[in-house]
Amino acid sequence: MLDAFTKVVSQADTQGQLVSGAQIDALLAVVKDGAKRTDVVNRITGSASTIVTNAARALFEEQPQLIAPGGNAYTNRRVAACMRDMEIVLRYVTYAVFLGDASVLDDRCLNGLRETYIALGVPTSSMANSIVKMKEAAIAIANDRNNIQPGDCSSLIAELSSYFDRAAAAIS
Ligand code: PEB
Repeated sequence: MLDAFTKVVSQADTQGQLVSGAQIDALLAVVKDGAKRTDVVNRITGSASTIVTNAARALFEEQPQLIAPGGNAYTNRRVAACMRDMEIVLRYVTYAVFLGDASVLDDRCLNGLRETYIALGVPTSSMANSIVKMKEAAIAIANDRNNIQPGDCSSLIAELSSYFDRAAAAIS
C-alpha cells in the first residue's frame, strides 16, 4: 500500500535517482491541500450510508429486474450483499483520497473483483453503474458550495472522481 510520498520514493529508488524538483513540487501541493483532503474524506465517511442507500435505491429503480425473482440481487440477503459491496468500494475510495494514491484501492479491492463478479453472476455493468451513482452523490457532498469555505477544490474533486472511475472501469 503506497501513499503519494512512498510512491515517489519507490519509483525513484527503482531507477536509482534522486527525488526530482518537479516531484517535490507535486508533493508540496498534496501537503498544502491536506486540510481539504481530510475534509473530503470526513464528509464522505460521515454520509457513507446515505450515499450507498440512495445509490442502491436509484439503481434498483432504474433496473428493477435486479431485485425481481431471478435477479442477482433478489432476496434480502443478496440486497444486503450488494449494499455491503457498494460500501466496501466507497470505503476504499476514501482510503485512496486520504493517501493521494490508488494503490490501496487497486490491490485490496479491485484486484480480481471483476473475475469474482463474473463467477458469482453479479452483473458487472450494473455494479459499475452503482459506483457511478455513488460518485455523483459523493462529489455533491464533498463539493457542496453552501457548506464549504470558498476556495478551489477542482483538482481534489477531479482526483476523487478518478478513483470512482477507476473502480467502475476495473469491473465493467
Ligand atoms: C465482493 N461480493 C459478493 C461476494 C464477494 C463480493 C467476495 C461473495 C461472497 C459474499 O456474498 O460475501 N467482497 C466484495 C468486495 C470485496 C470483498 C467488493 C472487496 C475487498 O471482499 N448484485 C447485483 C448488483 C450488485 C450486486 C448489481 C450493486 O445485482 C452485488 C450491487 N455481491 C452482490 C450480490 C452478492 C455479492 C457477493 C447480490 C451475493 C451473490 C450471491 O450470494 O449469490
